[in-house]
Amino acid sequence: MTTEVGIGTEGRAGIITLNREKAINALTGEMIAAISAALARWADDPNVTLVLVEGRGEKGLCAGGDVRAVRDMVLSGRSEAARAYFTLEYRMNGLIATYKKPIVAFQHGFVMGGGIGLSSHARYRIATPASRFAMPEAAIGFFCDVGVNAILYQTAEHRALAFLLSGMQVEAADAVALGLADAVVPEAELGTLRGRVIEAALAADPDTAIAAIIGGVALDQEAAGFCAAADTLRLAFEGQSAADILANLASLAGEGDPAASALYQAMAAHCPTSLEAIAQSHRLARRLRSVPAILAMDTELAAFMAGRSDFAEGVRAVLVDKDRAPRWSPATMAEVGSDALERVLDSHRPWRALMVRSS
Ligand code: QUE
Repeated sequence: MTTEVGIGTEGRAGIITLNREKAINALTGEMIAAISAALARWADDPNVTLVLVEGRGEKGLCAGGDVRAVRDMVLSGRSEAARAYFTLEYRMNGLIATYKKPIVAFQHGFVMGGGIGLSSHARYRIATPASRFAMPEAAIGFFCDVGVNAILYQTAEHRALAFLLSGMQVEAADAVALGLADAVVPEAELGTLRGRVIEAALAADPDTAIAAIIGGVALDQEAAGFCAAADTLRLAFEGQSAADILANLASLAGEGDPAASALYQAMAAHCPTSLEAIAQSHRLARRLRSVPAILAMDTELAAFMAGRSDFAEGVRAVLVDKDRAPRWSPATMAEVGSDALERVLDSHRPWRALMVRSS
């Protein structure tokens, strides 16, 4: 049993407490296994009526997954172990997304990558004014996984793509606008809220009780600045490929558009193959519109992307050597051959049978 996550009950509430504070509660395989086992057990336990997900420490709920460990697996020839890690993680994301009992997630501080997968699929997602949400995988040669596209297909495409391709951190109001959070409460209220959610587990109808409790402390909605900026650039995101989108943003940046310039600069530093994978997987998800189908696509794409040298290089540059100077291969959008990517995604296109027959 790992100590990296606390699993227990208080009254009739199941409590999951991420306990790896010095790594901002980044998810190891052991933590994912323990969380999944607890959720599976509580699903059929009449003594548990709701689940609370929280993270220890001021810094945040969860900064991501164990990409350093996955890199070590790939570099030592254990690509099946890497695939198993992602399969386990995405199974947990699916379990949370389809859970029959209410799950309440406290999204304080950093909520990034795997942290979004752990919390944003829950029924009640509580952010604070200090929350910072991001999907920064393009910075490490990976793609935006954990079924985030099963949430983001419900928002406007240009907003979703701006968030995913830039990897930029957004605040709570934008997370609500993107569908990644439901409410914003003052950080100082989280302790009281925790106690009241545990009380709600005793109510005849926990959902009604939880909704009333959250509504009672929720702050008024602030302006969603990131989404508003993305809205002014909507046409730039109508390009066919990530390369088109970058070219459109570069052109607007050249005309002095500051929002285009900020997004372009963030994207231009990212792995070119990641940008193409992120744009294409998001667009495919908008047609799949199903959590299991999108997670199945994520599993195949994760195995493909983690096996590319850009992933080892990106994790090295950002998390191992921390020089923040990755050398991408290919290094430019123009050189990205999307054939291999297309092959990975093609098997997940629901209309594939039609296309095969007609060709
Ligand atoms: C991009 C990413 C990740 C990242 C930083 C990026 C990511 C991830 C982590 C991370 C953070 C703290 C940890 C840890 C991993 O950082 O996916 O083990 O302690 O998991 O720029 O995609």
